[in-house]
Order: sequence, then C-alpha cells, then structure tokens
Amino acid sequence: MIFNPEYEAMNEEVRRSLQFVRLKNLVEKLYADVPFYRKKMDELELKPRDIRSLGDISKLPFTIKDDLRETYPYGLLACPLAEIEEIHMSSGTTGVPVVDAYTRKDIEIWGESMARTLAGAGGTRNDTVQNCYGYGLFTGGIGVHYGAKTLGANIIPMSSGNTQRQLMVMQAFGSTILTCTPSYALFIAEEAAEAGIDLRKLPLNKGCFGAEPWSENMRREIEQRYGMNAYDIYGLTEIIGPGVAFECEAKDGLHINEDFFYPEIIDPLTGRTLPDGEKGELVFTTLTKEGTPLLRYRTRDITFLHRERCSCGRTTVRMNRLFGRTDDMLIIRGVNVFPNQIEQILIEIEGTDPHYLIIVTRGPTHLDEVELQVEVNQAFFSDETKNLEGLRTKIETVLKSKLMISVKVKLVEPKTIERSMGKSKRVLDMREI
Ligand code: DLL
Repeated sequence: MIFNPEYEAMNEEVRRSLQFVRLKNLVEKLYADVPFYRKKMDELELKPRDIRSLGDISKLPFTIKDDLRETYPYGLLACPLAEIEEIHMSSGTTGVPVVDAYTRKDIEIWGESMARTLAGAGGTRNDTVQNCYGYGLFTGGIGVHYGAKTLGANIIPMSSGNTQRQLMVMQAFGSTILTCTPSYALFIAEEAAEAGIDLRKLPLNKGCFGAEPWSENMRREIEQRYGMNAYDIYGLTEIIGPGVAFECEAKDGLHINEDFFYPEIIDPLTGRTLPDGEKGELVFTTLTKEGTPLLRYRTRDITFLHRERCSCGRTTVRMNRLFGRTDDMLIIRGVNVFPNQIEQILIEIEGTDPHYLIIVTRGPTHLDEVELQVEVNQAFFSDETKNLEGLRTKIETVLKSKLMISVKVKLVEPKTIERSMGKSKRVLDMREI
C-alpha cells in the first residue's frame, strides 16, 4: 500500500516544481535567519535570488560533519528555541555530536515519512509493531513510534535489549512487524532457537531493519529464520532519523522521500555532482525542515540513485543499498577495503556465519596487520568430520585473491563474537598512527 499516493506517486515534473519552490523558500530562510549559512553564501558571493532552478542547487555550499561540531549545540537552529518540541542526538561513529531539533511540523513530517516506510513494507493500521530500536536520544525508537502512530497501527514500545522479554511479548501479543537493527534481529533469532521457539509459527511476517550496514545474505537469513519479509530502511539523525528512504515490496532499492529530502550524489574527492547510476557520496538537502534545516549535507554514505519505474507505483527516486561509508573505508597497506566487501566474501563460503570482527593492528615492522575473526556456523561446528584448517585457509586464499590483502583468519565458535542490541561493531582499528 502507498501511504500517501498524492506525493509518493506524484508526476515527476510536478514533484520537481514542488522541490524547487521548497528549495527556494529554504534558501531564503537560511540566508535571513541562520548566520552560519549567510556567511557561507556570502563567501561564495551567492544570494537567494541566484537560485533560479533546481539545478542551481549545485551552486550552494555543502554542509559537513565538522560544521555541526563547530555550531554545537544550537548554531544551526533556524527558528526560535520556543518552537522546538523535541531534540535528538547521536554521537555517531566519529564522535561528532549531531543534534536534530524538531518543531511540531518537523515531528509531523517525521511521522509521515515513517508511516510511508512502514506502509512500504506492507504495514497497515491492522498491524502490531514490536519496536526494538532504542528509545531515547537515538532516533530509531521514537521515529518508528511516530510512524506507527501516523499509520494507525498498534505500537509496542519495547526499545532494545531484554531479549527474553522480546520473545515473550512477540508470542503473547502476536506482533506482526518487527523493527530493530538487522544484527539484533539475528540475535533474537538465536535466542529463540535456543529456547526452542519456532519464530516461523508466530504472526510476525515483516520487518523494517536499518541503522547499520547489512547484506543480502543477512536478509535471507532473517527471512528464513522468521518466515518473514525483511526490508531495508535508511536514515540519519542530521536529516530526520529513520524515514529518509525505505524499500517497498519490490525490494529493488530504497525509495527516497524526496519531497522532504532532496538527494544528490557527488564525487567525494572533487565535490562534483554525479549522474544517476554513478556511485558516490550521498548528499541531502532538507526541503521542509524548520528546526535544524541543512543545505547539501554530506552523509559520507556511498550509493547511487536510479529512477526506473518501480512496480509498486511510487515515482520517487531510489537509492541502492549502501556500499559503505567514505569514513569506514579501511586502508590496509595502501589498499582500500570496506568491511562489507569482506562480508560479501564470507557469505559465499559455506560453513561461516555473518558474524565477524576485523581487527587491524600495526606490527613491529610498522606494517598493517589484519586479523579476521569469523564465526563458524552451528551446522559446520557440530559436524564431526569438519575440516577447520581447510576452511581457514580457504577464507584466507579467497580474501587474498579478491581484495589483494593478506588477512590472518581466526575461526571462532558459534556465538563468541559479541552481539549488539543496537548498532554492531565490525571493525576494531588498533593502529596508532
Ligand atoms: O541510524 C537512523 C536510523 C534508525 C535508520 C533506525 C534506520 C533505522 P544515526 O544513528 O545518525 O541514524 O546513523 C546514521 O547509520 O549515515 C548510515 O551510515 C548508517 N545507516 C542507517 N541506515 C542504514 C542502512 C540512524 N539501512 C548512519 N544500511 C547513516 C546501512 C545505515 N547503513
């Protein structure tokens, strides 16, 4: 079901006009009310009247994470503090405090964006959402909460953790939609298996997972263990939280709520805008935000955009599942490696689970050394004829040939790598540079 066909299935020409009007209003407001943006535009000798078409957006300055640090906490506020109704914050992976301050209208738009997201997964007012994203400063819990309310669904505000209770609630209340990080979904599934609960027999039939990188293999595993459809959802605190983009039942890219969040892809090195289909850094301009609007915010997330017609009827642009981040790229002895490339390789090797930890150190010779801890799966582990040494060398050989780096693989028993109730940590970079 499309939650808001008027906007989600809008004629693309009409949508572009709407985006332009919204962009123009935003630029005028920022120039008038936010000294930070007025200064940036003055430096570029740019006035709001210079924005005459949507394409002129590329004349506008970027906003980067450091700008958020420098203006912390209220420097980017575009309205009186009295109009702010809620504040969220994320320390992010890089430790830069990221503040999102919402007016009442911002909260309404958040609810609408998340209602579209849940509806994208097939959710309706008849669903019961078991929401295990963390409640609090993190945007995941409360974002889903507002979305479920706007959709008219029943919401169980579990927050993350206390897995035994999650299982108890799931069974007792007949939850139909599960919302949490994909790694936590797998963790719950492991606990269920241990407790002898067959998740496939429960009413749960769809899940909205995001907030961290995951793969097609993790999707398959979640779908199979729960007997559900698993959908990828994307967002970030700076822009609104979850609700920026979501998969529909076609599972072919994430529809961006582009009447609210205008996306661009740029070359992270030159800042040049790239055409659809080309991979680069995702940039967003918040077209309707009142509290802390951002112009051309560089997300550091890497993806590409595509606009082919989607079978669901939505006409919004789609972004591919993320490839990684410009800042989680590891440089190992000069070779660029993304953690999810390692994950993709592990997926194809039978006997392993998608639970791994990459530990990078600098050895006595000052060269980078990588240890990859990989969990063998239960089936392989219980097999009496298992050949652990064979599996280990196989992983090392494939990694060497595909990524051109030497990795020391350490196989570990099932369930030894620390599980996370929120975002999981895949890399431990212990290099002191
Ligand atoms: O993680 C918002 C969110 C909550 C999204 C719940 C989805 C579900 P932050 O804590 O600010 O906000 O982290 C944002 O997380 O820039 C991405 O790098 C990463 N991320 C978010 N969703 C996905 C996803 C929330 N589906 C940062 N796949 C983003 C991969 C994701 N990475």
